[in-house]
Amino acid sequence: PPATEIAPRIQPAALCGRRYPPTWHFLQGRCCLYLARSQLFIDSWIFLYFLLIWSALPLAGVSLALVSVAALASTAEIPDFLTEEECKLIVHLAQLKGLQKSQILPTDDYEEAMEMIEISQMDIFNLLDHNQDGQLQLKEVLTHTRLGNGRWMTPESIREMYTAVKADPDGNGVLSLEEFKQLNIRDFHKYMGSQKVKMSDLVRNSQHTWLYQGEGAHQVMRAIRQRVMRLTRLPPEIVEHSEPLQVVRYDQGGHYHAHMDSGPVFPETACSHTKLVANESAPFETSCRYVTVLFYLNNVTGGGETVFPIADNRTYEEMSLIQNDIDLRDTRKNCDKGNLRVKPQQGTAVFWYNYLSDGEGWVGELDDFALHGGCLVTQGTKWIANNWINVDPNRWRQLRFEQEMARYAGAEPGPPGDWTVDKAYSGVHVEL
Ligand SMILES: [Ca+2]
Ligand SMILES: [Ca+2]
Repeated sequence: PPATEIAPRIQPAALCGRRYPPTWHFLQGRCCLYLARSQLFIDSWIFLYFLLIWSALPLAGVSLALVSVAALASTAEIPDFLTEEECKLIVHLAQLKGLQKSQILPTDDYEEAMEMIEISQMDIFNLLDHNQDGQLQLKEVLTHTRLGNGRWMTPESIREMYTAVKADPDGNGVLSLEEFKQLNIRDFHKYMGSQKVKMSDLVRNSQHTWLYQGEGAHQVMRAIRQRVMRLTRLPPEIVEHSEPLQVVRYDQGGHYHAHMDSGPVFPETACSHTKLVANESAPFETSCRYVTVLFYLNNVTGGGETVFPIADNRTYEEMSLIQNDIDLRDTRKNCDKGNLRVKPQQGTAVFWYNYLSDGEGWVGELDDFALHGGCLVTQGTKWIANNWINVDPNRWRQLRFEQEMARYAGAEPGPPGDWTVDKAYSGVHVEL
């Protein structure tokens, strides 16, 4: 399709609030980074589309591209990136391979596992008390989704829990330090373990599979990888050694609450794709997905938009995601309140960066504005596919990984590239 041939460079998440003049951007620490790189900025207040010319790509050092982006959108849609036949073929290949549940219901082992964790009650309190006011507000508890053991927590479900374990005797909706001290954490774990959970109660309600795209793969799979290479303008070896294509099916009632495709990177964080060659033991691991390219494989009868709840916000504040009992991350309830919603259209690709630039031509910090989710499918089925481009924020680890991959591909007979699929990606991304 012609749209894919121009290798558009999309503004990094295009998030600096195009509605504000450049001077405003400059005042915001986060945005001036982008401005410094732009050679020309034409902000259209009237037209639905605007044009942007960018000087350089953070990673590849490739020069400008011209692209049209919806004026009030935070990310770029590329219509007809895939043909109808390609979409159908991907769905067909995924069905042949078979799909698995993206998230399974919590097991009974939860209670046991939680009791193994040795963390003092005071530490838990301090961890949760984001604003350090000595009280746990509802949203402070909600933000820690892991407390829910895979179950999506809502203001209602937290209140139910408080009632069940008598956590909030004065009934004011916040837990004081005194109330928290009285609380038996085991009661909380027991309560969580006893809850009957449905798929729709989970963070994610979908099925998925992975399709190999490396050398020797189906020609359409290869063609798509090449197209993504031209779209992102990233070095071929980076794209080639990235994750296989993930194909996701959401049935009616399916959703994926808002999340980040990759995690924050600290010095002690390892990337899933480079950890084997880096041969370091690291306490944290994340997928290091620098770029997400999402494809819509069908037209959805009802719902199923991709929502970016805070795409156009001026500043990011984790706690502002939840206000007055409205959790903007909740894609079953609050998609209509998100800043940007992209409607599924067969063949369209949506493209965004999950990390900022480090200012030196490499991957920098996580871009919180890339938060996104899959809205409730109200009617029909939704098929999408994800291409993630994995880059280690540690340049040297990425380089070593590429060297190892090249060495391996040269040395091993048989279908090249299998290592990437079978060893590096066996199941590790299910949680991410
Ligand atoms: Ca607090
Ligand atoms: Ca209270």
